[in-house]
This record gives sequence, C-alpha cells and structure tokens, in this order.
Amino acid sequence: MVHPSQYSEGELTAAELEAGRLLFAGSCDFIAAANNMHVLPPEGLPEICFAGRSNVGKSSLINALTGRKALARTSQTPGRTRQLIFFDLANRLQLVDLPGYGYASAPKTDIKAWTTLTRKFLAGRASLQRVFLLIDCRRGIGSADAEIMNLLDASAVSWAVVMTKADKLKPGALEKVCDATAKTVNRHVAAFPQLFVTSSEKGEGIAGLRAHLAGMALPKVESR
Ligand SMILES: Nc1nc2c(ncn2[C@@H]2O[C@H](COP(=O)(O)OP(=O)(O)O)[C@@H](O)[C@H]2O)c(=O)[nH]1
Ligand SMILES: [Mg+2]
Repeated sequence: MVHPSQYSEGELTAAELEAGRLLFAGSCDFIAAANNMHVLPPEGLPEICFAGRSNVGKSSLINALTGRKALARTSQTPGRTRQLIFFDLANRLQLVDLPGYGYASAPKTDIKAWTTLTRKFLAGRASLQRVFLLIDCRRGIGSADAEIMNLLDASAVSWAVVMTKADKLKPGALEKVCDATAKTVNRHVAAFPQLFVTSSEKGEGIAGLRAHLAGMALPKVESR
C-alpha cells in the first residue's frame, strides 16, 4: 500500500513551492500551433509536454497551472484539437499541449494518426525534458493510455503520470486507483516514479506540480 502523502505536496520545501509559484506568475505566451513536423517552433528553451485521452482534463490543468482561464480551450466536445500547441513560460520553459487521443467517436485510425505525429515529435526533440501523461482518476489507465506508455518508453522520453479530477472521488477510492496506477507506472522503464494527483477544479496538487516544473525551467534572470 502506498501512503497518501506520496501523492501530496507534503514533501516539498517552502522554497520549492515558491519557485513554482514564481515561474507561473510570470508571462505565459502562445507561441505556435503545429499540425505537422515542418511547422514546429525552433528548439531552445527546455520543454515539457502534456498528453492524455480527450476529455481527461488537459486544457483545464494547463489553465489551472498558468492561472489563465482561457489559455488552453476547455471543451465539452472532445477530440477537436489535432495540433501541438506551444506556450512560452517567462522565457524559462516551453509547455506543449499534445493532441488528445482515444475519444469514443473516433475511427480506429485516430490513435495511429496521433501516434505518427507525436512519435516523430518525441523522437526528434532534444529540448524535451519530460512528458506528463494525464489519467482521469475515475477511469484509471485505459488501453489507449497503455499504448501511449509503451510509445513513450520506446521513444526513450522521460514521462510521469498526472492524475486528474481528484475531486470526483472519495479519499479511499482515490488512493485505490492511485495505488493501482503507480504499480503499473513503476513497471515502465522511462517512467518517473511519483504520481502527481491533481484537481484543476479545487486546485489540489497544482502548487506541487508547478514546483516540479520549476525544477526543469531555466533559472530566473534577475532584472536590474
Ligand atoms: N470535477 C472536475 N472536472 C474537471 C476537472 N478538470 C476538468 N474537468 C472537466 O472535464 C471536462 C474536460 O476537460 P478539458 O480540460 O476540456 O479536457 P481535455 O479534453 O483533456 O482538454 C470538462 O467538462 C471539465 O470541466 C477537475 O479537476 N475536476
Ligand atoms: Mg483540451
């Protein structure tokens, strides 16, 4: 059994949390939207990606992290975004919103199309630090997620799981799904062992994830 504190912000120092807050308190600018490999913005800043099934809460998480309500468009009709969206955070870190995958109404070729573009991107992007794979607490790891985990392992990209919509479950049920997810994640070679448990609605886990991301950003340039 994994102790719930493993999934909380309890282990972080005040300085780490403050570094996370500061990073996300800076500017956040839309850079580019790319639907093919030829229109990607140049590499430069360290980059992190968010990936997940359509409707997992990816746009909501990006908006909660950045504190900007409409930066990433949230939607009730999943599967509409077929592009990689790039955001620049304070000239210190680039966020990449990958297209959602696995929505129910899509043809079977959906995951293949997602895979082709994303695989190319993941394989060739030297500035990529880590992919955050979002899993809905109520669903746990599905077959499409499992495929993506294998793809990430094969691309030799470091990845970590973010549990979303934690507010939708009671503590006991949440711990159960987190335990099961952690067990699976820990069997993967390229996976970061910690789960990030979040609720974009309630703000749970957001400060901790910000702190973690600040650890991958370029240092803040002091203005004078
Ligand atoms: N209760 C709850 N609902 C959420 C949370 N995050 C997202 N949602 C809802 O889940 C649905 C899909 O969210 P969205 O961010 O658009 O998902 P995306 O398709 O992965 O970008 C929307 O109706 C959101 O309001 C959360 O933390 N808690
Ligand atoms: Mg979205």
